[in-house]
Amino acid sequence: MQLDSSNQPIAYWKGLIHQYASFLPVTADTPVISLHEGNTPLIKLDRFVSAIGGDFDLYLKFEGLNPTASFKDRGMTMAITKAVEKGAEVVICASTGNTSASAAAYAARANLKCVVLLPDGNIAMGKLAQALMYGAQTIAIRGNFDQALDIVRQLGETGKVEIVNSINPFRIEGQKTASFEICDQLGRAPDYHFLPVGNAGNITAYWKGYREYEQAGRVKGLPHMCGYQAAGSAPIVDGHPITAPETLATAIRIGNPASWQGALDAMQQSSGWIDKVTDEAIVEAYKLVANTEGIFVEPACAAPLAGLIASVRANRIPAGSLITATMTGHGLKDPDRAISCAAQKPDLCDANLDSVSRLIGL
Ligand code: AN7
Repeated sequence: MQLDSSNQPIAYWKGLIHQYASFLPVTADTPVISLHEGNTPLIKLDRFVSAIGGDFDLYLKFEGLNPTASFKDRGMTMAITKAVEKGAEVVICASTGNTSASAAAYAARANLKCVVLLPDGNIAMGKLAQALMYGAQTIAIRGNFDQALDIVRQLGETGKVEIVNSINPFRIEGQKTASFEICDQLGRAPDYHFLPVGNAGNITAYWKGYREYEQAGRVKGLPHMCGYQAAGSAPIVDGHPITAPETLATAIRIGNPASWQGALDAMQQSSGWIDKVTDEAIVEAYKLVANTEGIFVEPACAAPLAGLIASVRANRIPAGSLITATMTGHGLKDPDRAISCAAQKPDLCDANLDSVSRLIGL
């Protein structure tokens, strides 16, 4: 086996810090902590687009195929790498689930203590399983994400813990690489980029990434950034914090986003929009993308797809546009929701050929 200078097989993907080092705050001496995140596929959807009556090209960036099955790994490889570089011993985050899963995994790999604060009762089962398995101290608070983040901010001020929420600027640096990959994969920038908005770190990061790639001359032009919140958790759209946010898309059940201004800047500077969709529309899109394309995402990802459906109905998208949408997390994160939303339950029958044949209609 041929090895490179860091003793890794020469021909494999070494993770996004290695790939995009020249765009990131790292040096040759930075102790990179990686699970080989990034390099996720961009998948073209045809059946979904015709089902919704669209006249454009749509590609999904399937971030559920990262090591912990969400986009958070992009930011976390950077945040944990920088925490190790500065000698931190304890990392902490508040989370609706995916950040905690990712922090716990990267902290395990870096041999750091990890503490995660979760809103009790409002976290998808797969995410909780991950935090526990990766060995994080897992604290369920009787409150919501915004309250958990408030406590984490206060703990950060003691100087004894390193916060790895997206208020940590290294998280945004890592996450911006998704825009680089999209431009590299398409050979150009898309016309529109759709994504879900919760704490608003990701829309901030994507916009930063697109601008940096354009300034570096890698692509010409920039997409319109189109973010979607759930109707019961839509502080940016409604124009004020929501004290008791609600939505079945628990990943984006956030009432006071940390990167609120970043989201507004992305929307305004890109001539895009941030809008909201109902839980009913989210469920419809969640099922449609699974059964027309074989792509199983978690409910939060269906928010921008529901937004795309609404945009088609409102004639908001010019014919022939090139659209990308980020599917931020894998559907297996939230199996309870999938089973409760699926139109079909398993058909139960006796263990013999006749019974099965009758059920299939043979
Ligand atoms: C699947 O894990 O906030 O707007 O604590 O898990 O950057 O917050 C998760 C957010 C979209 C929203 N899709 O991204 C957390 C957390 C999924 C997510 C978002 C999240 P941001």
